[in-house]
Amino acid sequence: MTTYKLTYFNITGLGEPIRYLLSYGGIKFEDQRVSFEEWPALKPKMPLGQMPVLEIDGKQYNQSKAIMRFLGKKFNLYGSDDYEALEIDAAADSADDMRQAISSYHWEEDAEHKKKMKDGAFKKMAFLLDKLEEQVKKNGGYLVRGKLSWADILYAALCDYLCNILGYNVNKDHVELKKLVDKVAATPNIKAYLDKRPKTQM
Ligand SMILES: N[C@@H](CCC(=O)N[C@@H](CS)C(=O)NCC(=O)O)C(=O)O
Repeated sequence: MTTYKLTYFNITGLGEPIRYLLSYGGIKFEDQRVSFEEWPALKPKMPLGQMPVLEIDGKQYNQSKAIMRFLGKKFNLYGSDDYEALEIDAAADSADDMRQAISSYHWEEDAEHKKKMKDGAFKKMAFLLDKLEEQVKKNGGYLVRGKLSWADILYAALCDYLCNILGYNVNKDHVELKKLVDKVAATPNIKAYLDKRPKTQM
């Protein structure tokens, strides 16, 4: 039997979308959560010195969105033709642009620079939320063509992270996006994962 092990910090971040997707697909995986103290010793053992890393039968695979695409294909969540796959990729990149804007701002250590980044980061998020809200409205409650894709799962899991770091529901003023996230979280296998997941730091 194929074995899966996901290594990431005990946070949602870039690892959580993979945890959601593996759970969605009913894949049993070892959910290795590395503490910030343990990380320096482990870092040199990772392909690019970063996480998440998914091991499949002991072979390491990195880059979170490449892993999402691989699993998306496996679970039939990557569209039925190349054009649909292209739309799914674009939706996933938009979701990740939002994560990146807020995450870079949140983790910025230089207080002066952080102050300067704030306006741009929140404007970017507001812009993308409006655009994605329109997209979901036009696409029957999903990001692409009226059916669940790995981009919806990525969006829901990244919102989990953004809500954690910002301390409020980022979709609170976007009813379609909020419904989408709730729908993903209510998918039986994802719900089962969320009900039992370890307490994450953020
Ligand atoms: N493009 C990579 C980015 C990976 C990344 O930035 N990982 C961060 C955590 S979210 C990390 O490992 N940070 C620790 C370090 O760089 O030492 C991906 O999507 O997997």
